[in-house]
Amino acid sequence: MNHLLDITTSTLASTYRFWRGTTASKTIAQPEEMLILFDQEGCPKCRLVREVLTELNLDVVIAPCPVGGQNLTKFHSAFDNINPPMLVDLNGSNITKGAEDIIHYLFSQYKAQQPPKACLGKLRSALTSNLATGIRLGAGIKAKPSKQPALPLILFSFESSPFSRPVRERLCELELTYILVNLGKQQFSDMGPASFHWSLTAYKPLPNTKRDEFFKQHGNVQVPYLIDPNTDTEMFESKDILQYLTGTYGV
Ligand SMILES: N[C@@H](CCC(=O)N[C@@H](CS)C(=O)NCC(=O)O)C(=O)O
Repeated sequence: MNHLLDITTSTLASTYRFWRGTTASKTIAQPEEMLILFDQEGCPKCRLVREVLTELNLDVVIAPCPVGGQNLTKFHSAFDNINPPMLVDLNGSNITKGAEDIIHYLFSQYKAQQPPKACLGKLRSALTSNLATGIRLGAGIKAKPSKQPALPLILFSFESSPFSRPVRERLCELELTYILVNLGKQQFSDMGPASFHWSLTAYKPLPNTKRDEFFKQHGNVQVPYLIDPNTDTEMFESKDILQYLTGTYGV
């Protein structure tokens, strides 16, 4: 797909979801063992879980299970043909299945509260998340033939980021396991594209946050940012990352 069209429909997908998965909590500490999400990027229910992960500022290992791929076949035989999303929390050896239960679990475990109504998979969420999937024309749902690397990749992203979504879709289609580092926005001046933050003075993220750490390393905050430890590659720019993933892991 033409990249401009790709980003336009990705922006519409975020708009259909009212830009859920943009802001992030300032306070939550990462659990000792990273959470693992069995996920399908284009699946409307998985999206609702990833939005909450951004909003709670939790990082997660994404195990992509696209339709027609080996991961989904293994997942189906291990878990009685259920479909993603499924969350594994090794901190309490807890397995939670289904978007609504996962969202309840995440809020009670990591924020000690009930999820706000807007987070739950009721009719409006189901409708708008299905619309978001529809406008992406099935991207991030079906597996493509791929070569598998030894180590998980690392992606800095936040759920509603229009530039990051196509990258997550490609990672899913190629069945590439990755660590998703959520860099949701934590203050007004985090808003805007990477080239322009809404700040009257020089942009600065909140101190002692993941954004702050990223800023100190790179001099700005911009997502998507991909690290591939298998090839010692680190890169910005969604278009370049998409080409890299297909060129390196597609067959
Ligand atoms: N040309 C870049 C644009 C990336 C970009 O503007 N990303 C936005 C998020 S969609 C961003 O990093 N905003 C700054 C921020 O979140 O602080 C690309 O294609 O990757």
